[in-house]
Amino acid sequence: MYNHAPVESVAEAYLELLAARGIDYFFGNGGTDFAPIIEAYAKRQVQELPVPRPIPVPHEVTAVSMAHGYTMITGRPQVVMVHTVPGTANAIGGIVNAARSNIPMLFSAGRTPITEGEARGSRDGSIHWAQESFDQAAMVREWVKWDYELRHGSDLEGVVDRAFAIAESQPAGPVYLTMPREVLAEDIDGLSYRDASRQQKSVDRLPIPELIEQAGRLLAGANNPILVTRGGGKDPRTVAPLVELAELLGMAVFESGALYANFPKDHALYAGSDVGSMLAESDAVVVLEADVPWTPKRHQPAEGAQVIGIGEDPLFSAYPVRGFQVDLNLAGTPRLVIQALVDAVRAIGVDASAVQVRTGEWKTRNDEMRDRWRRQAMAASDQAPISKSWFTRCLSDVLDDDTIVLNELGIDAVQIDITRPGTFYGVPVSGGLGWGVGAALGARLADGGKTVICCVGDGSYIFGSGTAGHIVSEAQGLPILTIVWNNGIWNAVQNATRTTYADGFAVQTDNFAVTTLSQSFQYELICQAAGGYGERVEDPAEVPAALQRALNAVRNENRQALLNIIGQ
Ligand SMILES: Cc1ncc(C[n+]2csc(CCOP(=O)(O)OP(=O)(O)O)c2C)c(N)n1
Repeated sequence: MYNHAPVESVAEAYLELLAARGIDYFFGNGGTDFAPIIEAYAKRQVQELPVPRPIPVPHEVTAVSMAHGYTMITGRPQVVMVHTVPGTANAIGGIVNAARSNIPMLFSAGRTPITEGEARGSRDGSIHWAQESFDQAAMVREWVKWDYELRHGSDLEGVVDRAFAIAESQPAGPVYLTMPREVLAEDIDGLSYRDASRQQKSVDRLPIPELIEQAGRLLAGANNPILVTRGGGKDPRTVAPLVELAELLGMAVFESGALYANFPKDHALYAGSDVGSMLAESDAVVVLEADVPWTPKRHQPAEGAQVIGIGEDPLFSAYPVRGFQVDLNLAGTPRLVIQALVDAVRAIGVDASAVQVRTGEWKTRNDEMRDRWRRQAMAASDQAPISKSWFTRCLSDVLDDDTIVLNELGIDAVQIDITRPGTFYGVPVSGGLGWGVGAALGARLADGGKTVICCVGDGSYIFGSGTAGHIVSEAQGLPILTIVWNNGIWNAVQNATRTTYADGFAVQTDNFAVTTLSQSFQYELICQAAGGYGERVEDPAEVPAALQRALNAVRNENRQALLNIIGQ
């Protein structure tokens, strides 16, 4: 079936097509290249025709991170459009994060007008010469799955459908489309397009049954199977079969830096993050969506142990170097692969009494570990500057099932009791700081029924252009709680120096060049400037009440809030 839209420019046709393909949002940060898009939006809004809702975002990293956050929650890709070369350059940090997080996105940019003649949209500004590059996509090509420049309006449908199909096919990721101003401004006499894309994406995949059977036998016969994951909970639907598989085998689940709510922490088989301590004792190790399951410099699996890799790409083919062993490669959709393993192990059968003994031992370990964590936090409850453990424990105590926490160096992740799938998101593995604030806004946009708490280091808050975030929050009615962990330094960078040069000059003289911010800075006033609630918290005893005040602003007054926590 074909639709016919009486559009008069390629830009109008583009918006028609995006809306028809179910795109909700167009995160824009434009320049002179946007004129045809802006005109098309104005016309279609007068005509009351469908468009993806335009969200103006005044910094590119925030724009890309918002799209990232939205897709992280919904699974559905959105459109980001930035300004030619400078906009693309500013956005790349966020694109690297989206690429390494396998977040599909139609990342796009205008092109400096290509012609010097009379065509509508051709060069008429002094920047139109210097801003052109020989190959605009070159700077982002390594981080996108596909790039293309729209050369003519007649190709629009095929190009747009192809862009989304490639972006969403697993392993998913961003694609890059550039659109010269003359092409967007081109006059056309209507658009005929199919009512659905004819380019099917490749998403749900399973390894061949023989491989599942082989892995099932290995696990069912193992004396001490363990699993380690970073991103197993990316699709919250993976968690239930994962719990089932763990229970069936008495298999402990470790996390090596959680990116998502992978496994309930209060479950007997949740084993924390110290997989290194158990690695040498395990005969079957499952690595589920974990690019760095352990630190090879310090730990290796036992000689003879078998490693089963499960994930969209257990070899992490986009990484230049990665020497972790993968003896059985179960490439596929984690949710389906795990479920298939559950079925295989059930059919094969396990030694029920051995499973019971293992489970009991892991439960004792889980109880002790969680008790130790709680005691550590309580012991620090009166420390000023405020201890991260104590603060996180207080935060954990106010969470409910309808609250989502994002962490970008803002909390002590150990102390937060994550039990429900889809309630926690950690900084992308690529570590391009500046993701948190935008991603939290995107998450709030995706699910207005949730309270979204964004925990960021003071450094990360600045990398993410906090100001841009507060403006978008106010303008779009997206109240989130931002917690700025204000230690006044780049602690991670200082720590790296301590580890690398334990007895060096920097440590001995306590002099860490180019790693300081300002602990006296009043971050709360930036939020207040956008009509939000802002508070500086220095007294550890005030933390629970301050959290309640801030959450009250977000939940009951519909205002954004920021807590400036003066921390260690
Ligand atoms: C865009 C970007 N620039 C620089 C870095 C290197 N880097 C890693 S951690 C860090 C410090 C971040 O500071 P903050 O968010 O305050 O957290 P803290 O280190 O104090 O825990 C820096 C600069 C990075 N990861 N990303």
